[in-house]
Order: sequence, then C-alpha cells, then structure tokens
Amino acid sequence: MTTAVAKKVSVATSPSLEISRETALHWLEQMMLIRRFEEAAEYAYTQKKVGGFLHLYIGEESIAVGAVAAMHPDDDIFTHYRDHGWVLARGVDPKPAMAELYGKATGLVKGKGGSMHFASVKHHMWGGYAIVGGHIPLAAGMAFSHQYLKRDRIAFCVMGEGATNIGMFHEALNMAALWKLPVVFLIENNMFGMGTAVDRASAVANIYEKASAYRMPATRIDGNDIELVYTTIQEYVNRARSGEGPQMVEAMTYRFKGHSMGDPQRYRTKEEVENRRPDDPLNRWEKKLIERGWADDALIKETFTRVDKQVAEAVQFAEDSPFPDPSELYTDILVEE
Ligand SMILES: Cc1ncc(C[n+]2csc(CCOP(=O)(O)OP(=O)(O)O)c2C)c(N)n1
Repeated sequence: MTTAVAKKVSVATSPSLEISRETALHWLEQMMLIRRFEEAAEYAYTQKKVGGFLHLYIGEESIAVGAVAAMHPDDDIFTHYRDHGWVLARGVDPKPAMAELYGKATGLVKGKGGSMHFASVKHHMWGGYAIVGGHIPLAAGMAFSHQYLKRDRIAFCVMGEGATNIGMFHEALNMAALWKLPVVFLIENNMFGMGTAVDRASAVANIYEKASAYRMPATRIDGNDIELVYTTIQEYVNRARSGEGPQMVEAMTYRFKGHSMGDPQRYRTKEEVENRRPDDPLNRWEKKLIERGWADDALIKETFTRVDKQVAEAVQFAEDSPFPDPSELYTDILVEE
C-alpha cells in the first residue's frame, strides 16, 4: 500500500450487495434500537431522571452498525463520548445500558460512568472517553499489545472530526504509522464540533487527508450508506489485520440533535437540519429494503414494535433498579494486584 492520499468521496453509490436479507434486517433492527433507545434517553433526561451530559447519535447510526458488522467480535473498540450506538451495535443489552444513564447500580459500569463512559470489557468495548482525543493513544497502545503478543486482533478507534485537531491525534498516528500498528481510525464527520463548523476549526477541509502526513491509507465515504460503511470498514480492517499498518476512514454524516442536551443550536438553522432529513440513514435503509423486496411497511412496523418493547423494558429496568450504595465510592478506583 502506498501513500494515503485517498480515493474519491463515494457519495451516492453503494457497492454490489454481498449481504443476506437476514443480515439486512438485523442491521435495520439494530439501527432502530439505537434510535429508540436514544429517544427514550432524551425523554428521561428532560424528566431529570438522567443527569450529567447526554450526547445523542441520532442520524449517525449506520456508522456504528455497519462498522461493528465488519469487525471480529474480539477486535477492541475505543470511542468518544457519543458512544451509546457503538455499545448497542456491539450487542450490549439495552437494560444495563439504560440503567447506566440513570446512574443505577445495575448499570453497565455500576452507574459510575454515565452516558460518556459506557464500557464492557466482555464485549471488547473499552469506552466511552470524555476528553476529546484522549482515547486515541489508548487505542494505539492496545494495537501495540496485539502486535507484540502476535494476537489476531485489531484496535478500532472512533472519534469526531474535532478530535483530529488535538495533539494526541497526531502523536498516536505518528507512533501507529512508525510501528505499523494494527489499528483503524474512524472519523465520524458530523460537520460540527460542539457549535463550531468543521471549516472554522480545521485547516484541512478533507479530514482524511491528515492521514497522508503519516503515509497512512485513508478514504472518505458517505457514512449514512450502511452497506458502504460495511464494505469499506471490512477492507480497511482486513488490511490492518494483515500487517499493513494503521488505516483511516472518514465517514461523512450529520447529527440531527444538538451537540448534547440543552444545546440551543444557534450555529445552524432549522432549515439546514430539515434539508438533511432525506439523508437519514435509518429511513434510507428502510427504503432500500423495500425497493429490494426484502421488507414492506408491515415488517418495518413490526420491527419497530419489537424494538419499542425492548426499550420500554430497559427503561422499566432502569427505573426499578437501586442507586449504588455509598460504599461504592471507594470501589473500582485502584487496580488490586
Ligand atoms: C480536550 C478537550 N477539549 C475540549 C473539550 C470540550 N468538548 C467536548 S466535545 C467537543 C467537540 C468535539 O467534536 P467532535 O470531535 O467533532 O465530535 P462530535 O461531538 O461532533 O461527535 C469539545 C470541544 C473536551 N471534552 N476535551
């Protein structure tokens, strides 16, 4: 593989279909689950049942679902704080996920992390980091351990485009490239870092071009096209796994909600958001499945009903669960030898 400088943006066209109807419907259900889970979380937040920060992934679901499908279950994922979708796509039960948002003892990390720190070691899901860019060197470190111990695993590092302006991004990319580490960096370019548009924050308009400074293969894709996400990530993950060193994919997307709850969104107009609605990845996938004769309105409704029930049960579980005992303040803070 030669220098990064990437392939052209793939906007509208999907690659030829290689997935089964069963897989297609599974992806649909996973995207619906993430959507409904977050809508329920948003509602609970407005009722003051969920505290702290809450960053919603609505409009970006195809990236997590497509990318997770392209990896091995024991590949290690590190994400930023916009992490609910990644954890659910990895197969984590929505009940402990919801309980974590509620700060309950039955939560994914015992109610001590909240929205930004979802993690499940069993699922090779290492979190959920609130410091922008802070997890990038951790992913490189995990990739180093895979290489050193000759494991057949890669590290997968998810971040927003804003994180690529942070020093740790460059340090980690440099070392990853120098040591040819098995790591894939995925940039979810949702056009804004908090209230700052990408072109006001990054000197480089095409984020994936930053990889070329480290001679890293990179590409930019339409992240709202789930099949394209799947096939591209599969290709880049395979390369990292087969010893070709670090890789980068920039997935273009758009977040429909504010940066986090309470964002007045003065940096964009309502019209701008509405104009992006036809590109909603869930609706696009529904339409595609109907066109292919793989689903109809009744099946879609039925799937939503199933997902709604699952989310309602998760909310009930969170509501019914106890808060952690105050003694929990003193556990999980040191590693015992
Ligand atoms: C080191 C650091 N600086 C600033 C912040 C405040 N902050 C939180 S999210 C964010 C924007 C990051 O945007 P991006 O990486 O594009 O991710 P997105 O939220 O759009 O998914 C900022 C500046 C932080 N958490 N950490």
